[in-house]
Amino acid sequence: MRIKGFLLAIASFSILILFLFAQAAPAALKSFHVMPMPSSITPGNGQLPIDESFKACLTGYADTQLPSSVARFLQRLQNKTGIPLDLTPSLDTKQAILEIQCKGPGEQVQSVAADESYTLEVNSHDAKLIAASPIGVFRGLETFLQLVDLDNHSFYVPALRIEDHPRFRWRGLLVDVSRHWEPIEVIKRTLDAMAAVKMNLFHWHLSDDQGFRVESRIFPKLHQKGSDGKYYRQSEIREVVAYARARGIRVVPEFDMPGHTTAWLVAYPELAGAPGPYQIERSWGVFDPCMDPTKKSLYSFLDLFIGEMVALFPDEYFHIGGDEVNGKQWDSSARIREFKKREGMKNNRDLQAYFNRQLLKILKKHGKKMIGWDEILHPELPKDIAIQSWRGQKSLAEGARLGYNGILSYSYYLDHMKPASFHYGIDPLGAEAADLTEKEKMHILGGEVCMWAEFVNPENIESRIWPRTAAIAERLWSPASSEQVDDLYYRLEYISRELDSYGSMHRRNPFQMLERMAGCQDISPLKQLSDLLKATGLGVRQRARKYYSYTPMNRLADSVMPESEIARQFDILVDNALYGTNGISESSLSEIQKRLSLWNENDSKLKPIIEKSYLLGEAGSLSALLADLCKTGLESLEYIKLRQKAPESWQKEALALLDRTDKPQAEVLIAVAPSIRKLIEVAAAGMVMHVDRIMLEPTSGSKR
Ligand code: TNX
Repeated sequence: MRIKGFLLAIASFSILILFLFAQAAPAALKSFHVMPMPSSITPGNGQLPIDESFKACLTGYADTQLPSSVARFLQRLQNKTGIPLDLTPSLDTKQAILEIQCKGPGEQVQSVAADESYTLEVNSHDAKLIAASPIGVFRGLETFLQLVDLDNHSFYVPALRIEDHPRFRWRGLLVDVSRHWEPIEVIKRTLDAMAAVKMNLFHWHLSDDQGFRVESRIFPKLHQKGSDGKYYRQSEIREVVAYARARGIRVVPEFDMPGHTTAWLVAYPELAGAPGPYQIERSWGVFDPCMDPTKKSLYSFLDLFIGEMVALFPDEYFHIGGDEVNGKQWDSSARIREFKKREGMKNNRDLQAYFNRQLLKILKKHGKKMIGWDEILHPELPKDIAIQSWRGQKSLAEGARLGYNGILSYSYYLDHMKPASFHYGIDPLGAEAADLTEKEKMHILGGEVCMWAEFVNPENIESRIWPRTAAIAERLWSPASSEQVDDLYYRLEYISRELDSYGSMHRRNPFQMLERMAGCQDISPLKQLSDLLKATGLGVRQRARKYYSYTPMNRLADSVMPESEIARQFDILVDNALYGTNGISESSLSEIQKRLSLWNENDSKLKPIIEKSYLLGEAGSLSALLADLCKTGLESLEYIKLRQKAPESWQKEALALLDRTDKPQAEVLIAVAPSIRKLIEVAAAGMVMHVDRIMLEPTSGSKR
């Protein structure tokens, strides 16, 4: 009883907070739809029309690349507007509407210090983009394209002046191509989309227990035995590196060592801490196979291998992984135990540090800097290695205090299926870094979004990456102050459509998956259901059933988006209805009623479709549950309208229903459930929107 009372108090308190917050929240701000937001925008007067006369010209420095980059920009502008354009940059400044002035060549190999700044000035007659290097030009052209808008008679760009440069120098995306393979087309589309949101680093996670994905001519068994035939030829790697370079994106390869190496050991078991034989891993987790750091032959092997790879990857950094070494093979080998004793090593961390020191010598010999996951941080390693932090902002800050360069990945894991607003709220220079000196802060280079691939394949990877990654791209590029969540989502929807028009499949593929699930039937009811759901993260899926790398990914759980925009908008509507400044809003209540009725009726439309598709079997109970929830939501509305407290028996049933919707069904969640919960709670409390009444008549079981 006491606990119940406590919960009731918490519930009513959270309602009170919501009420106060809703009162204080500013109206949605409709800013310029650019993402990431530039460091400074000064609006001007009027707008520059975009029509057939639009031409761009290059002045100042131009290498062989720049004209083709500008031609690509013009092609995209043509795609976006449908207006036939002259696709070759003009040589005549007088004729050009957009003058692009590049001051110099920039670096031969793009580095972490690259100058990405640009200024863009647009008035009602023409526009001028000025940048120090081609990379600044790329960034500015993306901004220009995003600014192109349409009204009732033309396309245009608003007059303005932008001065822009990134807040962090390292703005990356990791794509794991080992757990599930991704063909080159997906990689290229991903690079296009990254460039659109000004990301500058592609982290290619090329080897893991489930696959070794690069052709090695020196050790061909690596790709022959370790990849199931799914690997990149060296020519393809070069193609991707050049493609990225043309978009101002560095490519850092990761070869995860000494753990996560089963796929190597299938081919070369002699590198391992135990004799083998080994087989490519087909499931997910942390596995025992591990390189044996005590073997001299391992380092000769790695020297040759790294020598071969550095010829493919010109970037100054080389990622050696280093995460999740469980040490089981090291503990069970008498020889390894003996080695540790002889060398005075206290534990496996020391042994891993020894391995990393040998590796560092090899990397240095090949002119590379080392980067690895948190676990490589060890007092015995010099300060010129960089740490990628997946353990948290605290460990990132600690590294910086010790003088190590670092980047944040913690909380940027897309496979956890968190909303964009969550990721957006995570800052590499957040509270944990507050005590760092300015000099120490300089060690925090930026962050990297991680797309681990246990639950993604070529068909659904883009819908997991975009548009959420654009929010993190903004966090890493824009001034720390851009924090309006409504504005973020407004621009996220816009950029999502932009990316679609640039070729990304993140909106089209999930739709296609639904079509396949429905067979030849109408998919609108299924789309309606899917839009009200949200995907669940790695943990939920792994607990739900045993997955393997060959398990088909053709179910609702694989196609549903990580976030539902319809649910987000519905939640705003519910908050307005219940907690608006003037008490309950009748018009919002009737809008809620309309939506709930529509969703409730969807179930009967979907049933006959589900009956004809085995792939949709599990959608049946989900749809029925959603219908029940909507029905209960509609009943809540009646109580609320009558300012009546719902009877105890109704409350009990409603709460039991809510408990069911808190848990994933068919490995997805009902995205609108938390908003319907609010309605039910208000009906259960019998509240007329008076703060003191809320305190007097609390609801039960609220979990916000
Ligand atoms: C941890 S973070 C991993 C990956 C997994 C990922 C799943 C890190 C360096 N390793 O191997 O894919 O979690 O979220």
